[in-house]
Amino acid sequence: MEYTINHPYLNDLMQKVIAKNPSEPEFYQAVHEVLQSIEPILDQHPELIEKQILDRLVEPERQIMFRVAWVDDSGKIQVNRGFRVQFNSAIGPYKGGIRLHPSVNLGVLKFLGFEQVFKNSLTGLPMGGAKGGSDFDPKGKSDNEVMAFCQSFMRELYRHIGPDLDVPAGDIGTGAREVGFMFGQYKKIANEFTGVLTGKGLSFGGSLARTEATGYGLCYFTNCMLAKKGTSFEGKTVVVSGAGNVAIYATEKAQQLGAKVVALCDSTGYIYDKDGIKLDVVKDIKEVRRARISEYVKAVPTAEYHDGRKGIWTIPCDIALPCATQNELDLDDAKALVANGVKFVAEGANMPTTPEAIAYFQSNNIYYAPGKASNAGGVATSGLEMAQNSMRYSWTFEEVDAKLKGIMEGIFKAADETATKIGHEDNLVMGANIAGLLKVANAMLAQGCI
Ligand code: NDP
Ligand code: 2IT
Repeated sequence: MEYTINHPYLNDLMQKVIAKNPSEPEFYQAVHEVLQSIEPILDQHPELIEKQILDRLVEPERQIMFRVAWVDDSGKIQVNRGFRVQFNSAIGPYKGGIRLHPSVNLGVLKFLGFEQVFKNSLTGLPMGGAKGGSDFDPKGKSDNEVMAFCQSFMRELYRHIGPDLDVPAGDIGTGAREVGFMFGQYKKIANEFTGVLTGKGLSFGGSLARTEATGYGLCYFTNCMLAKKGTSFEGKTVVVSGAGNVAIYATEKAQQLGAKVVALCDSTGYIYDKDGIKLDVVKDIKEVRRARISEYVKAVPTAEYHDGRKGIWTIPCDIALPCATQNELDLDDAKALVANGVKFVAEGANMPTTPEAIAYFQSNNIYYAPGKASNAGGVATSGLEMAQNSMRYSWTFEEVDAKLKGIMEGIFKAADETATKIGHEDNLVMGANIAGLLKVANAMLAQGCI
């Protein structure tokens, strides 16, 4: 992929990012998307260039890398690499998840941290952007091994985070179990009980509806897109990729709103259930037994399982919700979806659609939403968890869910109105990037040379 941009200043900055950050293609992809989309506002906002706002935005404030040594069940010492990229704290404490997956490296976490800055700004809550993680693979590990890893990870990370400094949370491979182990270790070392992590268990400061928030929020956002086009989820066929936290609760809300979700996948294969996914079966496989999605057809023999996850995008649908991982939907997948009649694509994962696939959707009049807008419900509800922890109070499920819905509608409105204002109606990539950027830029300008 060539990361060129027509505008000379933006192109020069993009080439500097590539030269300064060798072998980080995901980071280039995320930066390129943002820089390319803000050209229409550069004349009205000369300060973005004159005050080096853009040059500062692409440089993380702090990057931490550390050794994570832990003892496995056979008594052998294992070594992983831990990271925290504290990208931008202009509008609030650093905030963002922890990813545990063998594919994690600095470039992946820089792309995620960069995206998080704009996403968190869009939520309207006071949160800066960060991301962390490790190349540790929780798959196939015992609870004891996962705990040993999480404790070792936190033995270093604790000195870099805090409830008013940096508040990590879940992401791929990090759910309630891992957050619980990390929280316990932080509490022990720091000798304090604070809301230093979000996504905690409900009995120790977690927020109701945080588990559901990303998937539910994605559907609230998609509902705004559908409403703008005079329609709704009712009677629509939906394909959701992934079978993790985001995918499961996106499926649940889409079903509640009257849609039929016919497919899910994990990294090994996909299931197709023409009668509609039975979510209790999926929850049992994924949340209770931590097994493979292929198990679904044992419980539902009328459904199909296919090896390889790519085939999921060949299933005809009205709405596609990619909820697994970055670059999981490429140009060939986009062509198959469009040929089969897809009309709406909204991202639950971070950067799941390749640039070529996004361009194909946009030129074929498919209404497309980027993850930094449509998946912001998770971090928004993390922000609500922080607020509840500060108040030493907890809201009901209905209260949190109503606030989440209001925030997602607010993000849609901001992205939609911004896109229209710059003469690119329905381009939610431009709308989200520009709306997210301007708030952070204003805060950076007000705070001087930071
Ligand atoms: P989970 O770990 O719960 O689930 C991840 C799912 O995606 C699994 O089905 C997994 O399959 C699949 N997957 C992961 N990596 C790959 C890969 N390299 N190739 C193919 N499939 C893969 O994670 P989440 O549901 O929390 O996260 C999913 C996406 O949503 C990520 O992009 C994350 O950054 C994003 N996100 C998450 C939020 C949250 O609150 N959790 C908030 C906003 C965005 P397998 O089990 O086979 O690995
Ligand atoms: O990508 C994301 O927004 C998340 N993984 C959620 C981060 C958070 O702090 O809740």
